[in-house]
Amino acid sequence: MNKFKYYFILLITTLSLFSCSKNDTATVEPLRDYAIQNTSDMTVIEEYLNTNYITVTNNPGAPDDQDVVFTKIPAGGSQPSVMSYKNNTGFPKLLSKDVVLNNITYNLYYLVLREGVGESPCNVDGVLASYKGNFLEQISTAGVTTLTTTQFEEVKYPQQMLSLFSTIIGWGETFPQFKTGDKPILKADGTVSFTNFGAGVMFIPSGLAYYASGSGTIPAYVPLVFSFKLYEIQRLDQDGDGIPSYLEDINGDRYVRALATGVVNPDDTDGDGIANFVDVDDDGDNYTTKLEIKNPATGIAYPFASIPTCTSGKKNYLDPTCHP
Ligand SMILES: [Ca+2]
Ligand SMILES: [Ca+2]
Ligand SMILES: [Ca+2]
Ligand SMILES: [Ca+2]
Repeated sequence: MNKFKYYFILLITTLSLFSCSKNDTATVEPLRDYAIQNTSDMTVIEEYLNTNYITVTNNPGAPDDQDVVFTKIPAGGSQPSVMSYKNNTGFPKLLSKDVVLNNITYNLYYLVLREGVGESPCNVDGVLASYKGNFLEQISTAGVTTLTTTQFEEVKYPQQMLSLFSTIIGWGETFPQFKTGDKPILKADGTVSFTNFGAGVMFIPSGLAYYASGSGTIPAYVPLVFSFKLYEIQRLDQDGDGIPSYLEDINGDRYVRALATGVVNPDDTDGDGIANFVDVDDDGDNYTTKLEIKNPATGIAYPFASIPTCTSGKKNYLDPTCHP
């Protein structure tokens, strides 16, 4: 106990030493207004979409399949801008998605090079994806403003699943719009060949990325551009109730995590403000979902399709009027 006290006092002393020294004159920039920053980010993103064209590699089965390179359209050049693919009937196709967060509606652009032929993740599943990330900046030199792109990361051969519940919001909002490809093939040299996977590019305003904090070499308040290939997905069960999160998607739109506050989440059965994928008692009848999907005779959970239904036709765990 005394030892603990000693450490505590030491900690306080150390902290106060730090807070009293040198940095008294340093100023901390207040958090920027989300709406103003978003307007500025969208100007940068739309300029990027209007002034660049893409070159896509078609090389089925090879690691560079669907690699995409952005190049500035030269003066007088006739290359189609990325923006010219907006709502295209074929591919590439530039689409956008409204994302409500921080009391504003973000416009998240994403370019579909190929949709994929397999399964789509929901917005909290795991993804195995190769990707390349760039940040966009307007740099002013001698009165001339230039849009610059800086690559900060590239993962060509991903080794681990990344949970969309933990990545930046822009990722979780974009990946459910894409699908994986054919079943991966393990080749004789030990590498894996992926074909017909979904591939695209997302253009993320800073409010759906790192915003004021930045990350590593990424400065604060910069929009990010990620090109990516969706190789595989992993179904996760965030609340550990035995129902994978993608099956806790009541309206089937592949988005179970609602970002905006004060908005009714269609995937919250008992309406307690806790979405089913993180609610251990989905129907709020005080019987946990884990218990409601268990076969009382064996103590083992029923397979999802065999979970008993009530007279209402709803499954036990989604009907507050019945339980085991
Ligand atoms: Ca679950
Ligand atoms: Ca709930
Ligand atoms: Ca229940
Ligand atoms: Ca119930």
